[in-house]
Amino acid sequence: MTPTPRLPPAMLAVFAAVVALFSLLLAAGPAPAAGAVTSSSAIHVGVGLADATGLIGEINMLGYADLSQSASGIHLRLKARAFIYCSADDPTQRVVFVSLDTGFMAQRAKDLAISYLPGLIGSSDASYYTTANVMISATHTHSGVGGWEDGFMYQVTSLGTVSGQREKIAKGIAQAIANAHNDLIANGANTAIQFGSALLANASINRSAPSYLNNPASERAKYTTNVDEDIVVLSVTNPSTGVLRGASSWFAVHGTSMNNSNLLISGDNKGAASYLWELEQKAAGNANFTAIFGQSNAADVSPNIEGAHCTDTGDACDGSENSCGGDILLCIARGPGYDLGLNDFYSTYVIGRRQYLKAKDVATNYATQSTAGPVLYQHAFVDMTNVTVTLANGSTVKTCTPAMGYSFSAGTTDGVATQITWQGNNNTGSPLLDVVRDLIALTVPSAELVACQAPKPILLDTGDSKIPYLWQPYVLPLQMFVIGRKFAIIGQPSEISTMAGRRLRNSTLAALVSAGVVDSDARIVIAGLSNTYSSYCTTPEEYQVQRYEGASTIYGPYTLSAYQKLFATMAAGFANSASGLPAGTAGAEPSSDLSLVTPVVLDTVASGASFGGQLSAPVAVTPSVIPPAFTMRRRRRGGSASTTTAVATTASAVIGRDYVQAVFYCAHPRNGAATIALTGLESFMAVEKYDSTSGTWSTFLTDEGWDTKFSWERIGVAESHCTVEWDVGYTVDTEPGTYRFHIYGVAKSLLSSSSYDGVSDSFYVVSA
Ligand SMILES: *[C@@H]1O[C@H](CO)[C@@H](O)[C@H](O)[C@H]1NC(C)=O
Ligand SMILES: *[C@@H]1O[C@H](CO)[C@@H](O)[C@H](O)[C@H]1NC(C)=O
Ligand SMILES: *[C@@H]1O[C@H](CO)[C@@H](O)[C@H](O)[C@H]1NC(C)=O
Ligand SMILES: *[C@@H]1O[C@H](CO)[C@@H](O)[C@H](O)[C@H]1NC(C)=O
Ligand SMILES: *[C@@H]1O[C@H](CO)[C@@H](O)[C@H](O)[C@H]1NC(C)=O
Ligand SMILES: *[C@@H]1O[C@H](CO)[C@@H](O)[C@H](O)[C@H]1NC(C)=O
Ligand SMILES: *[C@@H]1O[C@H](CO)[C@@H](O)[C@H](O)[C@H]1NC(C)=O
Ligand SMILES: CC(=O)N[C@H]1CO[C@H](CO)[C@@H](O)[C@@H]1O
Repeated sequence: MTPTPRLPPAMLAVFAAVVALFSLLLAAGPAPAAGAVTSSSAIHVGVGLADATGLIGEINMLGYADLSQSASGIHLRLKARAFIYCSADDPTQRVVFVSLDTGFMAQRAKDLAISYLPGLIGSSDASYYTTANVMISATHTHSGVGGWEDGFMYQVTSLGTVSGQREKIAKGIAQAIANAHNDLIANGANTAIQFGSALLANASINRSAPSYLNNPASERAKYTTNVDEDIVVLSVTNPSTGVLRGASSWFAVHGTSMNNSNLLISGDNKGAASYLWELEQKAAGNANFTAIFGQSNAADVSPNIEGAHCTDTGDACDGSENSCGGDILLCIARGPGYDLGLNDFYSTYVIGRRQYLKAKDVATNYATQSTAGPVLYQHAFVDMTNVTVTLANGSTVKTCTPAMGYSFSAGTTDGVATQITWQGNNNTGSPLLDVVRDLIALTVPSAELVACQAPKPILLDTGDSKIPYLWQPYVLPLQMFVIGRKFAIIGQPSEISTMAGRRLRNSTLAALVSAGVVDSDARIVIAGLSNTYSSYCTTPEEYQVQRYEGASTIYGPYTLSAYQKLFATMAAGFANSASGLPAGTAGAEPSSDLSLVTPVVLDTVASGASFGGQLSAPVAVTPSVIPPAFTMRRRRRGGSASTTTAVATTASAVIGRDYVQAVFYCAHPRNGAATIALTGLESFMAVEKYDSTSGTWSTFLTDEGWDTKFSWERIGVAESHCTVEWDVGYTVDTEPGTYRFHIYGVAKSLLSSSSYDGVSDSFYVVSA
């Protein structure tokens, strides 16, 4: 045989581009003529965002798996934010990175989102976007809605799926991609990409230190912290105007600043970070600026930086089992708001604001690298339950079918689950837990599975639980993007721990460099929770300790070893597709989902009242502890509001101190809201401002942002009360004047439904 001559890396990249082009041509018919992509080809970017809040109202929240935590209102609306990276020299070389403010992602929601694109941008343009080049990474907020996941395990606490939920979230994702697509067309040529990183201390803490400590001392010695404090920021600027068009950052921290008693939709700390940066840019006239705060290797990383304390004594919990004298339910981690006597909203704000300020600092001062060259992607569906790996010492090991360990049911110090076990319980054969196991999952694990998953004591044999359909996936989507010679993104379909993430980045970057697709100084980031959800991934050493994260590493002790091998193989596929991963096929999904959530049948209203009627007029409340004002607005000068207005007032609230609250008769929020012209988004409420010159009211705020809260309560059988609240001037610059609340909704009668709205009495706001 004649040896095949080795092609130089740039040629390989061109070759890969041609292969990619041909496969697209075959799949999607004629595409625009492409030029040659070189290692200096420019990359164009389009950015966009859209609302992806989903349906709310008696729908379980996704994250804490707590049955009593059902979404009944909105604090901060959830968004899908999309960045499209496209080669200037070849429009078929493009990838889409979406960060979605949800707990998890699911394959069927992604497929549905892609299927909506022809309706938004036309089928010819939509053919650019496929499962293979769209990556959707969940931010892992624990205050988003459930009822749309894949896999019964992830649907259990929402009682199956909720009619219309998957569609609604998919529409949000699709709209964000469509907006980014249109931005790419309008503004893509005005792109300068810069990236860099800096350390962000004091925004995260390791919540499973005993697991981390089981990693080899020599490996731990390479790092100064047991969490990754690096925040990586990629910014997109219009080089001719200097305007920042978007920024995409990756920082590892759980979306658990809001605890499991919260019932209001929130993007948690990452949602707050995006909101604050976008608000700042909007105020400066840069309305389309999009700020992604993406999730990374956060499996063992908590935002509750004051650490875990006992709720009875206030002492630190026992560090190994996270219990308080044996009671794990009392051991809860505290966020930065705790010591100030402030609530989780404030903790969320602080951790979000720290990410925002550091990301902005990086974009301004440290984003000194740029990237250019081919834009490449790989995607494969892989059976994760049967991967064989040869370890460094020559031993051959294998992954297992899915199973969850005892400690899974303990939860974590961010959200304790049950008292039947504790974190780090690796004693097999608890009679009580085995009864739970046999009752819940209806299966007894085989001796082979027990051996494969050891030392995990199996609580749920999810891989053999197929009633009503598969509980946890066998097949996972693996995906990788190469954005020029200097930047790559790993689409990791699970939560992954700090050290596991470091190992995966290291081995995958080495494989990309040896495949010749990126330079050795390229930056690689992990986009956690991408495309679907498969619980956790720890290192094999962390797995031995069987805390919550190890107990939730479902394919056994060598789950990470398998990912390292598979992503390295995938990287090799960039140079030579025959050495890469085969495309594979997605796992089978049920033709219909179990859905036990009862639909809203009827709304009624108290006699003499009407939907949208005011139940309690606005009152101004001065909180007992006033949060430090972190506002970006200038403080307004001047005295009280206009005294000449003809509008009646019932309250007077001080800007930057008080909040105003009112209550309305309303209907079930799952029926829907109204679209408000101010933002073009759905909203259940608005704050309106009175213009005394024209005598008209205009929308000032909706339920979208930080300063407003909307919450719903069921009264009796079918009546509803809705409370609206405005934290006056907390983040949005507010002028003294006359304001009122406006409420919106849809009420159901037995045969039809109809929209309603109503307004409150007006009230003054005045300067301090
Ligand atoms: C901002 O985005 C909207 C919606 O995608 C679009 O209609 C508008 O033209 C954009 N503005 C600019 C300046 O690009
Ligand atoms: C970390 O944050 C806490 C609470 O917000 C604060 O008290 C402390 O001073 C901060 N530490 C550092 C090193 O910034
Ligand atoms: C959860 O957060 C709420 C609101 O901030 C707070 O009142 C409550 O005490 C918290 N619960 C725990 C267990 O920390
Ligand atoms: C696992 O993989 C091996 C080798 O690739 C194959 O022979 C075997 O049939 C597979 N087992 C299952 C259960 O798929
Ligand atoms: C190789 O390493 C694995 C994991 O640490 C261990 O279980 C196995 O016994 C080792 N094999 C040999 C031959 O040392
Ligand atoms: C990365 O992996 C190489 C082996 O592939 C190893 O020598 C190196 O120490 C690793 N680096 C880190 C930071 O773990
Ligand atoms: C259980 O975990 C501890 C560390 O927390 C470890 O020392 C012990 O060997 C483990 N037991 C088993 C059976 O693996
Ligand atoms: C929850 C927990 O155990 N957190 C620990 C994470 O690591 C830091 C530093 O090692 C400890 O101080 C925390 O207690």
